Amino acid sequence: NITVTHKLAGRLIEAKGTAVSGQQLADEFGISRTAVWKHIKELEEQGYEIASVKKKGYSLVSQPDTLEPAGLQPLLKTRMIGRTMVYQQSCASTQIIAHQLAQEGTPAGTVALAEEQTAGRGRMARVWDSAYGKGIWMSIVLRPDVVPQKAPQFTLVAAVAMVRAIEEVTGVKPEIKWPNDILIRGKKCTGILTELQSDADGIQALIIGIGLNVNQELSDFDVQVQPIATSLKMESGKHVSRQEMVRAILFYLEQYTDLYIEEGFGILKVLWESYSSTIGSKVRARLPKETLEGIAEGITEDGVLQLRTADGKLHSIYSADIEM
Ligand code: BT5
Repeated sequence: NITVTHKLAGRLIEAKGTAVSGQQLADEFGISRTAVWKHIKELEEQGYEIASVKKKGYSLVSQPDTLEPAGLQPLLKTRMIGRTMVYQQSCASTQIIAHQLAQEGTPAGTVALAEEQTAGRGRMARVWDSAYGKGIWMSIVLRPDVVPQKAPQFTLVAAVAMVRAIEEVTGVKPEIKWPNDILIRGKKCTGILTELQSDADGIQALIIGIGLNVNQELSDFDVQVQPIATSLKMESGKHVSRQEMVRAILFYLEQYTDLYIEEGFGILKVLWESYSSTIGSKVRARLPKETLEGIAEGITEDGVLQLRTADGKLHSIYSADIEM
């Protein structure tokens, strides 16, 4: 669903600021020069800054850092993830949109994005603070051919992808806190929520929700999360392009899910453990019925946390809140 206007934006982005003549664009897209001009006007209305120089043509000065598919899709280096994108300025939760699309049969790799969520959610009906235009709030639909029991591994795979993407774009080195948090200097910048649609035949859809704080200042967060949250801008000291971040996240997500499907969880387990601040640390795991304290020794092939308590017993933790 990329329109000609979107494609033209992509062409100017690829030209990296050098001018492309109206005639050349007209030829490439098989449209008239007047039509080219109309698409340029449309882009300007969407917030693109385009210089038009006599005899030389059009060049891109700047593009809006919105998450609109027009600006995003031309940047993607993926085969499958992000080929279909659904974007809204404001929605309750991109998880809800993605679930709906998945039920309607949307292809694997579909991404739902929004500038703002009014009912962003975490695990166990917790609230996810999703300020307008400041972060990346997105849900990705996958349709992997694996048994439902393997679904939690995708949270770990996504966490590895997030660490790589954040490192690449900002230079900041984040850590993973089991199972679904990415922290920078002990504060949370990313939460991952993996949900399933399955039936007797297995997984119909896996919906990976990713919330990444990008350009918030501390005061942009709800007061309750201020003590525990951080953003890429707060940590790197620089405004970070959300478009660049989405490009990198989707790239690594595809790389690592491909690797997972081809090779299994083994290599990803090693990567995950190398990025994890949980493994090797003394932690407290809050379970629904009890709280266990001990050393987190590692994760199993299935992504289950192994916690050794003082009495020497090894506990398998499937789901819990971890304090360190
Ligand atoms: C998570 O849950 O960390 C998963 C969050 C997933 C959010 C994405 S955004 C796109 C998609 N659409 C959705 O509606 N959800 C997904 P959990 O581990 O339960 O952590 C939730 C806790 O994190 C909250 O109770 C707060 O303490 C804290 N929190 C809330 N908003 C935060 C934020 N923006 N940054 C850091 N921490 C936050």
